[in-house]
Amino acid sequence: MSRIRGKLALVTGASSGIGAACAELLARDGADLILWARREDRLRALGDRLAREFDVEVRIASVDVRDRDAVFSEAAATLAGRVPDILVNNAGLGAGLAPIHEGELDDWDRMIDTNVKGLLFVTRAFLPAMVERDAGHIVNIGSIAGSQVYPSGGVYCASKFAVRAITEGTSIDLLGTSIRVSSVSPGLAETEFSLVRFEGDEARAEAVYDGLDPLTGRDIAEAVSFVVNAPPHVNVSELQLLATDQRSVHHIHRRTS
Ligand code: NDP
Ligand code: 8X3
Repeated sequence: MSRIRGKLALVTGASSGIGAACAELLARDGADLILWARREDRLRALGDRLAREFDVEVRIASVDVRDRDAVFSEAAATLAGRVPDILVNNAGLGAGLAPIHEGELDDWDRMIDTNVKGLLFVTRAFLPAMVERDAGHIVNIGSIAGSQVYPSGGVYCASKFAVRAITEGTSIDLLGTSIRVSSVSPGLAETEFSLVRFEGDEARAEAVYDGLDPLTGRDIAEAVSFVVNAPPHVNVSELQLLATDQRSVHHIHRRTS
């Protein structure tokens, strides 16, 4: 049974990977969708398919979550119609993998501006309307990298530690309201994440998942579906999801063929 049929869900970073899979499963659960990412062509193709397949309403918008003005003006346009019941803050990326003393400053900007400030902008743009209605559910996509640090990943991990702190802080600030705040924190998932991190180097990206059976975007979307379908008195505050072949950022089982 779906508890979100007819509700409105906004998913950021819906053009690929985990966000696209969340869009699909939320539509399967009967939610109308708002899909944000920068690549509008991909959003349009996905949105058209989901609207047809699941008979839901879909609105798409090309929004760079780092662009504060774009976030607030698109949010205002959305809120003039309906207030989202569910916000999945998923847009994010790893940029490069380098020790701190060799890190590219532009990579640091991209990660912090997207994963931390972008998530904050989107939350700040929509949350007041949720508070006014005393209804809503925010799901932040964190990471195992939000609780464990691995070599050369310090800045990405810092951005995901920040997501964990922001999730907890938002949740505490909303005590006494009906608004739920959750994080879903995956480990290794095969999406375009590594391709983006290594700037299109396919061999390097594939090597990340060599010999193991990683999570898929759909696995994580099933977890998000579970979280948003929980009864109103239940808040799944944090859900960590790892491949069976992964037990920590340092413990990954790879089969050799
Ligand atoms: P993908 O690269 O497949 O998807 C990332 C999505 O984020 C894309 O839709 C991309 O869209 C969007 N995005 C990136 N930058 C921006 C921006 N500035 N503005 C708007 N949208 C943006 O990777 P994943 O699906 O794996 O990543 C999704 C989330 O999951 C990220 O937050 C990531 O940190 C997290 N995560 C990933 C894990 C993994 O192993 N894959 C594990 C744990 C967490 P577009 O380029 O069109 O803008
Ligand atoms: C992405 C997963 O382990 O590469 O958050 O950081 S990991």
